[in-house]
Amino acid sequence: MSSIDKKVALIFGITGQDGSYLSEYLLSLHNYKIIGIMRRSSSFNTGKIDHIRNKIELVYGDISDTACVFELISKYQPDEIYNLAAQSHVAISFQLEKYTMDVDALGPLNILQAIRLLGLKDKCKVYQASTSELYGNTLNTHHLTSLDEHSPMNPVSPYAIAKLYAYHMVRHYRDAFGIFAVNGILQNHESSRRGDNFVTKKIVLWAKYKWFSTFQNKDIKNNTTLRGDREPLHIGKLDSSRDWSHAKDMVKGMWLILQSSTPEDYVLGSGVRTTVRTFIEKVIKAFGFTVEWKGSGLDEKGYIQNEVAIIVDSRYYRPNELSDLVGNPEKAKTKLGWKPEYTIDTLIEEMIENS
Ligand code: NAP
Ligand code: G4F
Repeated sequence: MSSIDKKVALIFGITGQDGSYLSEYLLSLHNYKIIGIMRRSSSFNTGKIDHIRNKIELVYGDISDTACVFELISKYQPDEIYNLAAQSHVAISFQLEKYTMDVDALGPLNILQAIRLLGLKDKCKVYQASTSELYGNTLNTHHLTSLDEHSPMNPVSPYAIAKLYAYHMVRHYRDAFGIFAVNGILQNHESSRRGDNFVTKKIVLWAKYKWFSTFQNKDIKNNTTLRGDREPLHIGKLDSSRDWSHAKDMVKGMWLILQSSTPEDYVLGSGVRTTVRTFIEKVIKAFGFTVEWKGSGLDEKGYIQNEVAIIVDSRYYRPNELSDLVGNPEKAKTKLGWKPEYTIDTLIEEMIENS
Protein backbone atom coordinates (compact mmCIF):
# COMPACT_ATOMS: atom_id res chain seq x y z
CA MET A 1 0.00 0.00 0.00
CA SER A 2 1.46 3.39 -0.93
CA SER A 3 1.88 6.01 1.77
CA ILE A 4 -0.81 8.11 0.02
CA ASP A 5 -3.46 5.42 0.69
CA LYS A 6 -2.53 4.99 4.33
CA LYS A 7 -4.68 6.28 7.17
CA VAL A 8 -3.01 8.85 9.40
CA ALA A 9 -3.15 8.04 13.12
CA LEU A 10 -2.09 10.72 15.59
CA ILE A 11 -1.16 9.24 18.97
CA PHE A 12 -0.92 11.48 22.04
CA GLY A 13 0.92 9.53 24.76
CA ILE A 14 2.94 7.37 22.35
CA THR A 15 5.86 7.04 24.79
CA GLY A 16 3.71 5.34 27.46
CA GLN A 17 2.73 1.72 27.94
CA ASP A 18 -0.41 1.80 25.78
CA GLY A 19 1.05 4.14 23.17
CA SER A 20 3.90 1.72 22.49
CA TYR A 21 1.65 -1.34 22.12
CA LEU A 22 -0.93 0.57 20.07
CA SER A 23 1.80 1.73 17.67
CA GLU A 24 3.02 -1.85 17.25
CA TYR A 25 -0.53 -3.01 16.63
CA LEU A 26 -1.31 -0.33 14.04
CA LEU A 27 1.99 -1.08 12.27
CA SER A 28 1.01 -4.75 12.10
CA LEU A 29 -2.12 -3.73 10.16
CA HIS A 30 0.09 -2.19 7.41
CA ASN A 31 -2.30 0.63 6.49
CA TYR A 32 -1.35 3.32 8.98
CA LYS A 33 1.06 6.21 8.97
CA ILE A 34 1.73 6.89 12.65
CA ILE A 35 2.50 10.32 14.03
CA GLY A 36 3.48 10.15 17.70
CA ILE A 37 3.41 13.17 19.98
CA MET A 38 6.14 13.11 22.61
CA ARG A 39 6.85 15.51 25.44
CA ARG A 40 10.11 17.27 25.88
CA SER A 41 11.80 15.82 28.97
CA SER A 42 15.20 16.32 30.57
CA SER A 43 16.14 12.71 29.88
CA PHE A 44 15.05 10.50 26.99
CA ASN A 45 11.51 9.17 27.32
CA THR A 46 11.35 7.02 24.18
CA GLY A 47 12.61 3.72 25.66
CA LYS A 48 9.33 1.90 24.96
CA ILE A 49 9.24 2.88 21.27
CA ASP A 50 12.91 2.99 20.30
CA HIS A 51 12.56 -0.39 18.55
CA ILE A 52 9.96 1.05 16.10
CA ARG A 53 11.33 4.58 15.76
CA ASN A 54 12.23 4.19 12.12
CA LYS A 55 8.65 3.16 11.29
CA ILE A 56 6.86 6.10 12.92
CA GLU A 57 7.16 9.89 12.87
CA LEU A 58 7.78 11.54 16.24
CA VAL A 59 7.06 15.19 16.94
CA TYR A 60 7.31 17.24 20.09
CA GLY A 61 4.06 18.42 21.60
CA ASP A 62 2.10 18.79 24.79
CA ILE A 63 -1.60 18.15 25.07
CA SER A 64 -2.08 21.00 27.53
CA ASP A 65 -0.75 23.52 24.97
CA THR A 66 -3.83 24.58 22.98
CA ALA A 67 -2.02 26.19 20.04
CA CYS A 68 0.31 23.21 19.74
CA VAL A 69 -2.61 20.74 19.60
CA PHE A 70 -4.40 22.87 16.98
CA GLU A 71 -1.25 23.14 14.87
CA LEU A 72 -0.57 19.39 14.99
CA ILE A 73 -4.11 18.45 14.01
CA SER A 74 -4.20 21.10 11.30
CA LYS A 75 -0.84 19.98 9.87
CA TYR A 76 -1.42 16.21 9.84
CA GLN A 77 -5.20 16.14 9.14
CA PRO A 78 -5.44 12.76 10.91
CA ASP A 79 -8.08 10.12 10.18
CA GLU A 80 -7.83 8.82 13.75
CA ILE A 81 -6.63 10.42 16.97
CA TYR A 82 -5.86 8.25 19.99
CA ASN A 83 -5.65 10.34 23.13
CA LEU A 84 -3.63 8.26 25.59
CA ALA A 85 -1.76 11.21 27.09
CA ALA A 86 -2.34 11.73 30.79
CA GLN A 87 -0.91 12.23 34.24
CA SER A 88 -2.00 8.64 34.78
CA HIS A 89 -1.03 7.97 38.41
CA VAL A 90 -4.04 8.11 40.74
CA ALA A 91 -2.11 8.49 44.02
CA ILE A 92 0.05 11.28 42.60
CA SER A 93 -3.06 13.16 41.41
CA PHE A 94 -3.82 13.96 45.07
CA GLN A 95 -0.59 15.99 45.09
CA LEU A 96 -0.91 17.44 41.57
CA GLU A 97 -4.56 18.43 41.47
CA LYS A 98 -4.49 21.34 39.04
CA TYR A 99 -1.80 19.85 36.83
CA THR A 100 -3.83 16.64 36.54
CA MET A 101 -6.87 18.73 35.57
CA ASP A 102 -4.87 20.69 32.96
CA VAL A 103 -3.61 17.54 31.26
CA ASP A 104 -6.35 14.94 31.82
CA ALA A 105 -9.45 17.16 31.49
CA LEU A 106 -8.49 20.18 29.40
CA GLY A 107 -6.03 18.28 27.18
CA PRO A 108 -8.82 16.20 25.58
CA LEU A 109 -10.91 19.39 25.23
CA ASN A 110 -8.08 20.89 23.14
CA ILE A 111 -8.36 17.93 20.74
CA LEU A 112 -12.15 18.11 20.49
CA GLN A 113 -12.16 21.85 19.91
CA ALA A 114 -9.48 21.57 17.25
CA ILE A 115 -11.50 18.98 15.31
CA ARG A 116 -14.59 21.19 15.48
CA LEU A 117 -12.98 24.54 14.74
CA LEU A 118 -10.70 23.22 11.98
CA GLY A 119 -13.73 21.74 10.22
CA LEU A 120 -12.48 18.14 10.50
CA LYS A 121 -15.71 16.69 11.90
CA ASP A 122 -16.28 14.35 8.94
CA LYS A 123 -12.62 13.41 8.51
CA CYS A 124 -11.30 12.68 11.97
CA LYS A 125 -12.37 10.16 14.63
CA VAL A 126 -11.12 10.45 18.21
CA TYR A 127 -10.57 7.83 20.90
CA GLN A 128 -10.42 9.05 24.52
CA ALA A 129 -8.66 6.92 27.15
CA SER A 130 -11.36 6.86 29.81
CA THR A 131 -11.06 4.72 32.87
CA SER A 132 -12.81 2.45 35.34
CA GLU A 133 -11.67 4.98 37.98
CA LEU A 134 -14.73 7.00 36.91
CA TYR A 135 -16.94 4.57 38.84
CA GLY A 136 -15.27 5.08 42.20
CA ASN A 137 -16.75 2.77 44.84
CA THR A 138 -20.02 2.26 42.93
CA LEU A 139 -19.69 -1.53 43.08
CA ASN A 140 -20.02 -1.45 46.86
CA THR A 141 -22.40 1.47 47.28
CA HIS A 142 -24.84 0.20 44.62
CA HIS A 143 -24.36 -3.52 45.40
CA LEU A 144 -23.41 -4.31 41.79
CA THR A 145 -21.56 -7.43 40.63
CA SER A 146 -19.64 -5.70 37.81
CA LEU A 147 -19.37 -2.36 36.01
CA ASP A 148 -20.77 -1.73 32.56
CA GLU A 149 -21.47 1.28 30.34
CA HIS A 150 -24.56 2.20 32.41
CA SER A 151 -23.12 1.93 35.93
CA PRO A 152 -23.18 5.14 38.02
CA MET A 153 -19.96 7.17 38.09
CA ASN A 154 -18.74 8.48 41.45
CA PRO A 155 -15.06 9.46 41.12
CA VAL A 156 -12.95 9.45 44.30
CA SER A 157 -9.67 11.04 43.17
CA PRO A 158 -8.55 14.21 41.38
CA TYR A 159 -7.44 11.93 38.51
CA ALA A 160 -10.89 10.40 38.16
CA ILE A 161 -12.63 13.77 38.47
CA ALA A 162 -10.49 15.16 35.63
CA LYS A 163 -11.14 12.06 33.51
CA LEU A 164 -14.88 12.36 34.18
CA TYR A 165 -14.86 15.88 32.70
CA ALA A 166 -13.15 14.53 29.57
CA TYR A 167 -15.59 11.60 29.39
CA HIS A 168 -18.56 13.96 29.38
CA MET A 169 -16.94 16.36 26.90
CA VAL A 170 -16.43 13.49 24.47
CA ARG A 171 -20.12 12.59 24.74
CA HIS A 172 -21.09 16.26 24.45
CA TYR A 173 -19.06 16.74 21.26
CA ARG A 174 -20.58 13.57 19.84
CA ASP A 175 -24.16 14.63 20.63
CA ALA A 176 -23.92 18.36 20.00
CA PHE A 177 -21.56 18.48 16.98
CA GLY A 178 -21.77 14.99 15.44
CA ILE A 179 -18.07 14.29 15.93
CA PHE A 180 -17.02 10.60 15.98
CA ALA A 181 -15.66 10.80 19.53
CA VAL A 182 -15.67 7.73 21.79
CA ASN A 183 -14.67 6.69 25.29
CA GLY A 184 -12.93 3.41 25.98
CA ILE A 185 -13.70 2.85 29.65
CA LEU A 186 -10.78 0.61 30.44
CA GLN A 187 -10.17 -1.44 33.53
CA ASN A 188 -6.56 -1.69 34.74
CA HIS A 189 -4.09 -3.07 32.26
CA GLU A 190 -0.49 -3.93 32.81
CA SER A 191 2.59 -5.37 31.14
CA SER A 192 6.37 -5.37 31.39
CA ARG A 193 6.12 -1.82 29.97
CA ARG A 194 3.95 -0.57 32.85
CA GLY A 195 5.31 2.41 34.79
CA ASP A 196 7.48 1.21 37.68
CA ASN A 197 5.35 2.84 40.41
CA PHE A 198 2.06 1.07 39.59
CA VAL A 199 1.38 -1.75 41.99
CA THR A 200 1.75 -4.78 39.68
CA LYS A 201 5.05 -3.63 38.19
CA LYS A 202 6.33 -2.60 41.62
CA ILE A 203 5.64 -6.12 42.94
CA VAL A 204 7.23 -7.85 39.94
CA LEU A 205 10.34 -5.63 40.04
CA TRP A 206 10.70 -6.24 43.77
CA ALA A 207 10.42 -10.02 43.41
CA LYS A 208 12.74 -10.23 40.44
CA TYR A 209 15.42 -7.75 41.50
CA LYS A 210 15.13 -7.21 45.26
CA TRP A 211 14.13 -10.56 46.81
CA PHE A 212 14.80 -13.50 44.54
CA SER A 213 17.86 -14.46 42.58
CA THR A 214 17.17 -16.41 39.40
CA PHE A 215 19.56 -18.18 37.10
CA GLN A 216 19.50 -17.43 33.38
CA ASN A 217 16.85 -20.03 32.79
CA LYS A 218 13.16 -19.80 31.87
CA ASP A 219 12.27 -22.37 34.55
CA ILE A 220 12.33 -19.76 37.32
CA LYS A 221 10.26 -21.89 39.66
CA ASN A 222 13.05 -24.44 39.98
CA ASN A 223 16.00 -22.10 39.57
CA THR A 224 15.42 -19.46 42.22
CA THR A 225 17.10 -18.74 45.54
CA LEU A 226 16.83 -15.78 47.93
CA ARG A 227 19.17 -12.86 47.26
CA GLY A 228 21.92 -12.20 49.76
CA ASP A 229 21.09 -8.48 49.90
CA ARG A 230 17.30 -8.84 49.81
CA GLU A 231 15.01 -5.95 50.79
CA PRO A 232 11.36 -6.21 51.86
CA LEU A 233 8.52 -4.83 49.75
CA HIS A 234 6.69 -1.82 51.21
CA ILE A 235 3.08 -1.86 50.10
CA GLY A 236 -0.27 -0.06 50.67
CA LYS A 237 -3.77 -1.55 50.79
CA LEU A 238 -3.47 -5.31 50.39
CA ASP A 239 -7.16 -6.00 50.01
CA SER A 240 -7.95 -3.56 47.22
CA SER A 241 -8.98 -5.45 44.14
CA ARG A 242 -8.65 -4.61 40.46
CA ASP A 243 -9.57 -6.17 37.12
CA TRP A 244 -6.11 -6.62 35.58
CA SER A 245 -5.68 -7.30 31.84
CA HIS A 246 -2.70 -7.21 29.52
CA ALA A 247 -2.22 -3.88 27.70
CA LYS A 248 -1.71 -5.73 24.40
CA ASP A 249 -5.30 -6.98 24.52
CA MET A 250 -6.58 -3.52 25.40
CA VAL A 251 -4.99 -1.68 22.47
CA LYS A 252 -6.71 -4.05 20.03
CA GLY A 253 -9.97 -3.09 21.72
CA MET A 254 -9.17 0.64 21.32
CA TRP A 255 -8.73 0.15 17.60
CA LEU A 256 -11.95 -1.88 17.30
CA ILE A 257 -13.90 0.83 19.15
CA LEU A 258 -12.80 3.39 16.55
CA GLN A 259 -13.65 1.08 13.61
CA SER A 260 -17.26 0.65 14.71
CA SER A 261 -19.86 2.06 12.31
CA THR A 262 -21.44 4.12 15.11
CA PRO A 263 -19.61 6.12 17.78
CA GLU A 264 -20.31 4.52 21.15
CA ASP A 265 -18.57 4.09 24.50
CA TYR A 266 -17.31 0.66 25.58
CA VAL A 267 -16.06 -0.97 28.78
CA LEU A 268 -13.01 -3.21 28.34
CA GLY A 269 -11.75 -5.54 31.05
CA SER A 270 -11.23 -9.19 31.89
CA GLY A 271 -14.25 -9.51 34.18
CA VAL A 272 -12.00 -11.13 36.81
CA ARG A 273 -11.09 -9.38 40.08
CA THR A 274 -7.85 -10.00 41.92
CA THR A 275 -6.67 -8.41 45.16
CA VAL A 276 -3.23 -6.87 45.58
CA ARG A 277 -2.60 -9.63 48.16
CA THR A 278 -3.42 -12.38 45.64
CA PHE A 279 -1.27 -10.70 42.99
CA ILE A 280 1.68 -10.77 45.41
CA GLU A 281 1.01 -14.44 46.23
CA LYS A 282 0.87 -15.34 42.54
CA VAL A 283 4.16 -13.57 41.78
CA ILE A 284 5.91 -15.25 44.71
CA LYS A 285 4.49 -18.61 43.65
CA ALA A 286 5.87 -18.08 40.14
CA PHE A 287 9.33 -17.97 41.76
CA GLY A 288 8.59 -21.26 43.56
CA PHE A 289 7.94 -19.86 47.06
CA THR A 290 4.93 -19.17 49.29
CA VAL A 291 4.02 -16.26 51.57
CA GLU A 292 2.50 -16.47 55.02
CA TRP A 293 0.55 -13.44 56.32
CA LYS A 294 0.51 -12.43 60.00
CA GLY A 295 -1.13 -9.48 61.75
CA SER A 296 -3.72 -7.08 60.38
CA GLY A 297 -4.04 -3.51 59.05
CA LEU A 298 -0.84 -1.52 59.33
CA ASP A 299 0.68 -4.30 61.47
CA GLU A 300 0.27 -6.97 58.82
CA LYS A 301 3.42 -8.54 57.36
CA GLY A 302 4.16 -11.20 54.77
CA TYR A 303 6.77 -13.86 55.55
CA ILE A 304 8.76 -15.95 53.10
CA GLN A 305 10.58 -18.83 54.80
CA ASN A 306 9.89 -17.16 58.18
CA GLU A 307 11.56 -13.90 57.14
CA VAL A 308 9.70 -10.58 56.85
CA ALA A 309 9.36 -9.96 53.11
CA ILE A 310 6.33 -7.65 52.84
CA ILE A 311 5.57 -4.66 55.07
CA VAL A 312 2.32 -2.70 54.98
CA ASP A 313 3.27 0.96 54.82
CA SER A 314 0.84 3.87 55.27
CA ARG A 315 2.88 5.98 52.81
CA TYR A 316 1.11 4.04 50.06
CA TYR A 317 -2.41 4.62 51.43
CA ARG A 318 -4.50 7.19 49.54
CA PRO A 319 -6.64 9.95 51.10
CA ASN A 320 -9.64 8.24 49.49
CA GLU A 321 -9.29 4.61 48.47
CA LEU A 322 -11.09 2.93 45.60
CA SER A 323 -11.33 -0.56 47.01
CA ASP A 324 -12.92 -2.70 44.32
CA LEU A 325 -13.20 -2.69 40.52
CA VAL A 326 -14.35 -5.33 38.08
CA GLY A 327 -15.63 -4.65 34.57
CA ASN A 328 -18.27 -6.26 32.40
CA PRO A 329 -16.91 -6.25 28.81
CA GLU A 330 -19.97 -8.00 27.34
CA LYS A 331 -20.89 -5.14 24.98
CA ALA A 332 -17.39 -5.05 23.46
CA LYS A 333 -17.35 -8.83 23.08
CA THR A 334 -20.76 -8.97 21.43
CA LYS A 335 -20.72 -5.83 19.27
CA LEU A 336 -17.02 -5.59 18.39
CA GLY A 337 -15.95 -9.23 18.63
CA TRP A 338 -13.23 -8.18 21.10
CA LYS A 339 -11.58 -11.17 22.74
CA PRO A 340 -8.69 -10.86 25.20
CA GLU A 341 -5.91 -13.46 24.96
CA TYR A 342 -4.12 -13.05 28.27
CA THR A 343 -5.26 -14.25 31.71
CA ILE A 344 -3.98 -12.88 35.02
CA ASP A 345 -1.49 -15.78 35.15
CA THR A 346 -0.09 -15.28 31.65
CA LEU A 347 0.06 -11.53 32.33
CA ILE A 348 2.24 -12.22 35.37
CA GLU A 349 4.43 -14.61 33.34
CA GLU A 350 5.00 -11.93 30.69
CA MET A 351 5.78 -9.30 33.31
CA ILE A 352 8.30 -11.50 35.11
CA GLU A 353 10.00 -12.57 31.91
CA ASN A 354 10.35 -9.16 30.27
CA SER A 355 10.56 -6.64 33.14
P1 NAP B 1 1.37 5.98 30.84
O1 NAP B 1 2.28 4.82 30.62
O2 NAP B 1 1.51 6.80 32.07
O3 NAP B 1 1.51 6.93 29.55
C1 NAP B 1 1.01 8.23 29.54
C2 NAP B 1 1.53 8.94 28.32
O4 NAP B 1 1.06 10.29 28.33
C3 NAP B 1 3.07 9.03 28.23
O5 NAP B 1 3.45 8.90 26.89
C4 NAP B 1 3.34 10.44 28.73
O6 NAP B 1 4.56 10.97 28.27
C5 NAP B 1 2.17 11.16 28.07
N1 NAP B 1 1.89 12.46 28.63
C6 NAP B 1 1.75 12.82 29.92
N2 NAP B 1 1.47 14.13 30.03
C7 NAP B 1 1.45 14.62 28.77
C8 NAP B 1 1.23 15.90 28.22
N3 NAP B 1 0.99 16.97 28.99
N4 NAP B 1 1.26 16.05 26.87
C9 NAP B 1 1.52 14.99 26.06
N5 NAP B 1 1.75 13.74 26.53
C10 NAP B 1 1.71 13.57 27.87
O7 NAP B 1 -0.15 5.51 30.78
P2 NAP B 1 -0.80 4.20 30.12
O8 NAP B 1 -0.88 3.14 31.15
O9 NAP B 1 -0.14 3.93 28.83
O10 NAP B 1 -2.30 4.70 29.91
C11 NAP B 1 -2.68 5.36 28.71
C12 NAP B 1 -3.94 6.17 28.95
O11 NAP B 1 -4.99 5.31 29.39
C13 NAP B 1 -3.83 7.25 30.03
O12 NAP B 1 -4.63 8.32 29.62
C14 NAP B 1 -4.40 6.59 31.26
O13 NAP B 1 -4.92 7.58 32.13
C15 NAP B 1 -5.51 5.76 30.64
N6 NAP B 1 -5.87 4.52 31.36
C16 NAP B 1 -4.90 3.65 31.72
C17 NAP B 1 -5.26 2.47 32.34
C18 NAP B 1 -4.23 1.45 32.76
O14 NAP B 1 -4.55 0.60 33.59
N7 NAP B 1 -3.04 1.47 32.18
C19 NAP B 1 -6.62 2.18 32.57
C20 NAP B 1 -7.58 3.10 32.16
C21 NAP B 1 -7.19 4.28 31.53
P3 NAP B 1 5.96 10.68 29.06
O15 NAP B 1 6.41 9.34 28.55
O16 NAP B 1 6.82 11.79 28.65
O17 NAP B 1 5.64 10.65 30.52
O1 G4F C 1 -1.48 0.19 40.32
P1 G4F C 1 -2.27 1.31 40.90
O2 G4F C 1 -1.53 2.54 41.25
O3 G4F C 1 -3.44 1.60 39.86
P2 G4F C 1 -4.84 2.37 40.00
O4 G4F C 1 -4.84 3.33 41.10
O5 G4F C 1 -5.92 1.33 40.00
O6 G4F C 1 -4.87 3.21 38.64
C1 G4F C 1 -4.56 2.61 37.38
O7 G4F C 1 -5.72 2.05 36.83
C2 G4F C 1 -6.75 2.99 36.48
C3 G4F C 1 -7.91 2.18 35.89
O8 G4F C 1 -8.68 1.63 36.91
C4 G4F C 1 -6.18 3.96 35.46
F1 G4F C 1 -7.15 4.85 35.08
C5 G4F C 1 -5.00 4.70 36.06
O9 G4F C 1 -4.44 5.56 35.06
C6 G4F C 1 -3.95 3.69 36.48
O10 G4F C 1 -3.44 3.08 35.32
O11 G4F C 1 -3.05 0.81 42.20
C7 G4F C 1 -3.88 -0.33 42.19
C8 G4F C 1 -4.30 -0.65 43.62
C9 G4F C 1 -4.89 0.54 44.38
O12 G4F C 1 -6.00 0.11 45.14
C10 G4F C 1 -3.77 0.95 45.35
O13 G4F C 1 -4.23 1.58 46.54
O14 G4F C 1 -3.15 -1.05 44.35
C11 G4F C 1 -3.17 -0.39 45.62
N1 G4F C 1 -1.79 -0.33 46.12
C12 G4F C 1 -1.37 -0.97 47.24
N2 G4F C 1 -0.07 -0.71 47.43
C13 G4F C 1 -0.76 0.34 45.58
C14 G4F C 1 0.34 0.10 46.42
N3 G4F C 1 -0.67 1.10 44.45
C15 G4F C 1 0.57 1.62 44.16
N4 G4F C 1 0.69 2.36 43.02
N5 G4F C 1 1.66 1.43 44.96
C16 G4F C 1 1.59 0.67 46.12
O15 G4F C 1 2.57 0.49 46.82
